Amino acid sequence: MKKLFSVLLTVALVAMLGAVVFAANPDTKFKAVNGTAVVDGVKDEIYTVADAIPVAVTDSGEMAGTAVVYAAWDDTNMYYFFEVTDPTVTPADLCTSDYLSDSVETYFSFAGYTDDITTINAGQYTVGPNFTAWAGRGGHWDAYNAESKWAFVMTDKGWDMEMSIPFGADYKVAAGNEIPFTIAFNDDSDGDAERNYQPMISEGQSNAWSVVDDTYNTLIFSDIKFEPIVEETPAEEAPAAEAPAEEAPAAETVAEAPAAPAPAAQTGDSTWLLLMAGSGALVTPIVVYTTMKKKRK
Ligand SMILES: [Ca+2]
Ligand SMILES: [Ca+2]
Ligand SMILES: [Ca+2]
Repeated sequence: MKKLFSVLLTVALVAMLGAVVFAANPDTKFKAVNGTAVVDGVKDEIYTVADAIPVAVTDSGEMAGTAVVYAAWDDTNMYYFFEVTDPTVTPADLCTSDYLSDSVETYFSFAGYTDDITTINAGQYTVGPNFTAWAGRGGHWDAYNAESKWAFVMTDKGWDMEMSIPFGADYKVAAGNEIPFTIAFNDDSDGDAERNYQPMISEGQSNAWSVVDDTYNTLIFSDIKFEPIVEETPAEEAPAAEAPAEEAPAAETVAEAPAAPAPAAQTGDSTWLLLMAGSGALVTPIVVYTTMKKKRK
C-alpha cells in the first residue's frame, strides 16, 4: 500500500511538472501603434499608447543601464523610440559607430524564422549617440539603411534615440501583422568604446544579430492609435443681456470746502441801491430812491 502511494505521488509530481510550460519568447508580444512619428529624438505623443518594451535582461555582465522602447508604424515606416538610462556614455571622440560604443539595436524579420539574417528580408539596425552612420546586418539593412533615419537627444538620465525604418517593397504591412523582433542596448558602461554588457528583451537573444530563431519576441502592428484629447470648446455663448451699466462708483466724498455762505436772498425791500458818490469821507448815501419809488407804485 505504501509503495502504491509512493508511485501515485511520483506520477502526480511528474504530471505537475509537465504542466509547467515556460512561455517561448515569440509568445512575448508587444504592440506597435498606428501613426507617424517625427524622427527628431523627441518622444511623440503617439508612443504614449504603445506598449512599453523593457530592455533589461542580460545573459552576462552586470547591468548599469537599461532601456524602454516604444514602437509605431504607418504605411511606409516602422518607428522606434528608445529611452535609455545610461550614467556613462561613450564620448564622441572615442565613438566607433558600431556595437562597441553605446548604442541600441533593432532586429526584425519580414521573412519569418531562418538561420541567417543576411540572406533574407531581415535587419539588424544599430545606432547610438555620436554615431556618424548606421551599423548593421541583414538583407533588409543592405537594401534600406540609406533610407532609414535616426536622431538622438541627451537627457538627464542618459539619452533618447528615435529611428524610422522603411518597410520596403517586399513587405506589405497591415494591421494585425506580427513579425519576429527584438531590441538590444549595447552599454559601454565605463566610456572606453568597448561594450561591457548587452541587455535585451528576453533571455537567450545574444545571437539575434546572426540568426532569426525562436529566441526572438513578437511585434504586432496593432490598429491602436493615439487619440488626442480634444478639449471641448464651449459653444459660443449668446451675448448676455446687456448688463446694467455698472454704476459709476460714487465719487469718494471729498470733504467739500465749506460752501461760501449763500448770499442772503435779496428782497425787494432790502434792495438798496447805494450810489456812492464822491470819495473818502465824503461818501454819502445819496438816495434810496429807487426802492422807495418802487414801493410807491
Ligand atoms: Ca519624435
Ligand atoms: Ca554607457
Ligand atoms: Ca567599456
